[in-house]
Amino acid sequence: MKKLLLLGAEAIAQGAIDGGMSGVYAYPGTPSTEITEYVQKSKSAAERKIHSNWSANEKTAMETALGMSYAGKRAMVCMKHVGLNVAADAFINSAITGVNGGLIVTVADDPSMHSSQNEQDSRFYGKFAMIPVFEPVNQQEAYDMSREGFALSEKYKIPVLIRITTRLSHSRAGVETSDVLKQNTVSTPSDPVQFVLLPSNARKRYKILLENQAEFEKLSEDSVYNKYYEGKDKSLGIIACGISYNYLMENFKDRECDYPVLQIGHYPVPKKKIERLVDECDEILMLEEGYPMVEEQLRGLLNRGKKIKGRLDGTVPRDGELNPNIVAAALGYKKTTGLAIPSLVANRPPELCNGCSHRDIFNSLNESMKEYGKMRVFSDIGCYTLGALPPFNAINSCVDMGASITMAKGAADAGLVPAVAVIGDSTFAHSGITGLLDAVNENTPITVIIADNSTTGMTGGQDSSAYGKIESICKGIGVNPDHIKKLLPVPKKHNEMVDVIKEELKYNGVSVIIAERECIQTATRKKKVIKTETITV
Ligand SMILES: Cc1ncc(C[n+]2csc(CCOP(=O)(O)OP(=O)(O)O)c2C)c(N)n1
Ligand code: SF4
Repeated sequence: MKKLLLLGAEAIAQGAIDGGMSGVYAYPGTPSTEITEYVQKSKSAAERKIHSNWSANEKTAMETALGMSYAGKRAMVCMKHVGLNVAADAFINSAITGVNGGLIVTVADDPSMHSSQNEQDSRFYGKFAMIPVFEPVNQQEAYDMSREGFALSEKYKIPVLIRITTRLSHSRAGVETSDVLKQNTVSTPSDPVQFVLLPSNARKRYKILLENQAEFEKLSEDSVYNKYYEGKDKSLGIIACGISYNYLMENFKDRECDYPVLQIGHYPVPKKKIERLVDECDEILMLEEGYPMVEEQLRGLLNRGKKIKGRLDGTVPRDGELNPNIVAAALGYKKTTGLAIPSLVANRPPELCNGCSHRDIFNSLNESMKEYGKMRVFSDIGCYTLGALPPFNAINSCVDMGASITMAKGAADAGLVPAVAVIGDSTFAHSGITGLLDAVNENTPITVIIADNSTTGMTGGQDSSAYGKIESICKGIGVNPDHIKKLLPVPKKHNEMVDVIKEELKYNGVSVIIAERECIQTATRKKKVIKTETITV
């Protein structure tokens, strides 16, 4: 047994390595990225030949992990919450096929939207798929759940969802590790049609999933992750899910709370334990990160029962992450104030790095668009989304990964011509290619600018799966080669860039402009690695 100081995300990775995982599949996204990065850097993962390359998107990651499970080995798939929307088709159906080797789906939610487009709650996806869900309270539980999740998954032949939120993912604590388990050998499913979801098979598989629900509820009732703490003051009973239990305990000296508390970390919810708390206490306070999922179940449709305080009656704010102060206010205690935030780390608006190639793209795009006016540039998600802010004010949308090309197409179909899409190389590979194919099939008049900085810049510079292949992908799906233009986005090429963009804006069909220059942060990091390697040698 070792003691390691780990981020919550790293504890999940270490738990999976020690739990006999053979492969992790993921697409980067805050706050989940560090799970895969940890496996990629881990010596023991390398020695055990654990697969850990990035996937093109969350759906391909989910399906590949399912394929590894089909072949009998233990696999994990990781993503941020919105990534689960992308993987949802495969994810929901994996609950119907079930698994062979253990399969864990780890999803990191981002309440308060520190770096996300929404704050959806992945526990709903677990409920929707009707599979067991773990939500760790701390880094140790993150490790344990990840290590043990594989056995649960294999026992019931079902994927297991682990849901964490930003603060747990990104904070460190000591973690005691357990024995390292052997990896499974290759084996195919004993039922030859288990993974064949033809309606006749799918109906049978769905019935098995339904029949297992009672067992999942029982497991949750007896789970070590759903703890009932006695309390002598029964005027209030508190239910705290995941990390919110820590926020609660920070309000009590020596973590001693007079109220009975039910800590939930394993779903479906433990009904009997909840019933006991509700029967014993006069009022209930519900603390959970994300949506009021358990609170809604407590209230039911008619809400005629005991007083339930939480996000739905305003005792706790309806949106955003929790913290000890919010919990203090909900308990009627005084707010505690910490030290003043030093100005060095105070909030400041995000901006593109000095020297970033996206700056040159927006400068030339803005000049080229002058004659057409504003509100014609559809963007995607990446560092270039900062082009929405001053001084550029260059883009008019950012919805979900891939939506730049498709929205530009829809707008052009409606008559807004020219319409421009701006998309990064990683996002293009993730989900831009199919939209471009739609446009090619109808020769829609759109100008697509692919801001190719050879990396996934926004999430810290992970490899981009279309690296070196963008031009050939565009040609391969049928973009007219005369309208695939390559540019070097540097200040001294400004006039040349403006000329090319202006020319393509006039073209009545699909044109693609690939603006290719490496992200300066990624380039600097690579140089540092090379230098360190030289010194070590
Ligand atoms: C479905 C989904 N998955 C992951 C993310 C996290 N994310 C935001 S932007 C981005 C990719 C950025 O790479 P790229 O398009 O190449 O642009 P760059 O940041 O390098 O300019 C990722 C992975 C997300 N927002 N949505
Ligand atoms: S990290 Fe790279 S892509 Fe992002 S703003 Fe900085 S230089 Fe540009």
